Amino acid sequence: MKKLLIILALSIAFLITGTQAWAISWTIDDNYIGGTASGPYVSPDGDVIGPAEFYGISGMDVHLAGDRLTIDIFTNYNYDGRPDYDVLTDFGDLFISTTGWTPYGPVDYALDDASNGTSWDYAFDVSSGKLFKISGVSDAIIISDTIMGSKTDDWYRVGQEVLVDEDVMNALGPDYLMSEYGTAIYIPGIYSMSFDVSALSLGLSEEIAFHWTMTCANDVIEGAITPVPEPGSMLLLGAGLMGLAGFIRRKKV
Ligand SMILES: [Ca+2]
Ligand SMILES: [Ca+2]
Repeated sequence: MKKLLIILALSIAFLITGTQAWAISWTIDDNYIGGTASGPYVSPDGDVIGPAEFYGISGMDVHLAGDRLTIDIFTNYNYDGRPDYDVLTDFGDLFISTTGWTPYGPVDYALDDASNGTSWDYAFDVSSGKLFKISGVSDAIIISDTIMGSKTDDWYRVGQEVLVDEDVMNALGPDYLMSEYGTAIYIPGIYSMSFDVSALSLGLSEEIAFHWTMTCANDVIEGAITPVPEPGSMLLLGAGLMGLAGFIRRKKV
């Protein structure tokens, strides 16, 4: 019986610690609006400025495999994909919070912008593939107005964080600089960003929040994942293992 308990304890310990090495995926739907448009052409639900087939974001998948984090944004927005494009906007950087997702205002978060809600700790710079710690760095975040405000013929979503200024900070950690940089590529229907998160202090039980949009912020997605299974599912797993142990014991008798 003692031996069985040890095996059981080891199994549970493996299941808990082993989660880090497993590939896990989450899906976040786009239920976030985030601020107002600078002009017309807003979709009836307020979520997209301009044609949804060009700017709409439907959701994102988050994959964690060891230390590799991959974020797939489901969108047809493609900087290089439109021959009529006058190159006024571009893919934005990815903002990450390890201290929870706290968007401002009621659900759909139409009142949330860069000045309120979640504070972002890190950013993945899609043009360089580098990861930055942005919390505590003044002027690290560039908002949509700074990029789009001078372009009087274009409508954009105001007050949204869209890029980071890599000139005001160093990429995260000397070790990280030695390793490969991350990647950001567009494949039809998906903007995929992938990078090593070993330099990030990701707490395994903490909520990790994400924010992404294009530099005009015509559609913005925000949301969060929880890396470890909920306590409820861990309890169920434990109960299942206990049941299994009891079954094995009964069979032995
Ligand atoms: Ca915000
Ligand atoms: Ca949105």
